[in-house]
Amino acid sequence: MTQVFPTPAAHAREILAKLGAPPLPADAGEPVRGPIDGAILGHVVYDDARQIEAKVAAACRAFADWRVVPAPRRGELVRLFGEELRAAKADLAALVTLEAGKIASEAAGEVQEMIDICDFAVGLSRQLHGLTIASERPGHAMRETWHPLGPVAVISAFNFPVAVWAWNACLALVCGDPVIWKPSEKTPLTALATQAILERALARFRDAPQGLSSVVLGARDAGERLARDPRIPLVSATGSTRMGRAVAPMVAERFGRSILELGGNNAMIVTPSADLSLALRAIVFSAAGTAGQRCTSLRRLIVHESLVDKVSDAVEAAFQRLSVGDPRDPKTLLGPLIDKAAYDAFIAAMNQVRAEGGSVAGGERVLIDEHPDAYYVRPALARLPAPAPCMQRETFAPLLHVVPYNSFDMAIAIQNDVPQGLSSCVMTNDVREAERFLAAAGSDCGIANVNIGPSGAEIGGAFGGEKETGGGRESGSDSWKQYMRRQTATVNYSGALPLAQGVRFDL
Ligand code: UN1
Repeated sequence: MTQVFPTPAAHAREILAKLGAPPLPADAGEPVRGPIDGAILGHVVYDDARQIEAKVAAACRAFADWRVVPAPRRGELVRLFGEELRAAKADLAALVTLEAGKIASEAAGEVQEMIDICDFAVGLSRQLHGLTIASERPGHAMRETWHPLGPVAVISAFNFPVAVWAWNACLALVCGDPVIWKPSEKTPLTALATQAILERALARFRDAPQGLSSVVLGARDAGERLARDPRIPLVSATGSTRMGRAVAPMVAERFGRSILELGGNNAMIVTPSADLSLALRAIVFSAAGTAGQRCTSLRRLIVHESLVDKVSDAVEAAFQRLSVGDPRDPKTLLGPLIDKAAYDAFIAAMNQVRAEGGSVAGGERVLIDEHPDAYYVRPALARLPAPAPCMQRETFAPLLHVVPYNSFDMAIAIQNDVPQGLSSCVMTNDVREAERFLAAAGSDCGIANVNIGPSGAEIGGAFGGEKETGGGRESGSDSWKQYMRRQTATVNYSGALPLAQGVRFDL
């Protein structure tokens, strides 16, 4: 018997009310469609230029106060936010499922990723260390200090509608920076819910300045306004390479900083020594999980020629067995694509594979009768005799291309021969292959894994990639430094004034 769920719209409204988000306007403003049934989840009103201006101005005022709050105290706000997120985890995850179509476990994982970055940021709030540097001059001390930077704009994508904002916001807040969030037009409700959860933490914190965190709803022009605003020293943008190409010059023109996390075209190399059952599970999760809508999703499989048929057959069979359907059903592993545009891009990509001499198995649209306005698909496996132009592009859908290789050098060359450079991995039990993959002449990506898939990174590492992926790094490691300004200070505690580099200037 199929499970009966409340309509997504009713459920979304119920969750928003429970989390304390302001009520949605009855039917004015922009409709937000949910991917489960394609019906309208609710309406939101976009911010106009005046409202955006007010939010930026409030963030600037908040910065003046927040930057002088001691960093460990700023960490206390993020600690409280983590507590509120723990309490709201199930509800926020359910809303992620309704608005982005993620299966329950992945939606919970996304909220867990927010909680994890809270914990990381709280620890960091006592570790925003600078260096002490040896001065060449007697009686002089040099040091490097990290100061708050200013308001940070976060432009986020539909596929991680809340976690990626949290990576940025939690670091920004402990670093002393207010945050202005422009979520994807496709997922404004999860942003409003998250802001309501943060506001609960702000209320418990008591003395945080007004305007420390705000949400700007809008389309491209709202993002553009933030990107061009010289009062916003850092713009962190996640989305397509096309979006990044538009945003980056706007920020650069005014000498702002940007963190860009753009397209990926992630590969796995499967070598003759690989543990194939491990490889198969890693392939299926990373290619078909999240309906192929992660920037880290596996899109290219590069398999040793001796194994390529065997591995392809196994992946094809596993793809066919995957349960596609309502992401609220615990048996479902593959939820819907976000919208029709995503489906059209999936179809176009499969057609291109065929036009370039490849064959495609799977990729059928399913559940059309139940959900004529939603886009559920079976994952597709595209077999190609050799790398082809269709493999150069990122398609945000469960489409996996597979090609054979005959030498490990060739496999690495194929892996690197795309414009994107986000994530990569090798399945091997040969230590030499593993180390070559991770060495300077190996994978050219920001993320390189051994014996795990390319997706599902932990927050402790720096996340991001090279080339058209944009070069930004978010979340762990020393990513926090981008949210601060570095100051080098030299203090003379002697009675003399020696000049550096031995320069003499005797009056
Ligand atoms: C994204 O798809 O934009 O590594 C982020 C992962 C997740 C984050 C993905 N932790 O797949």
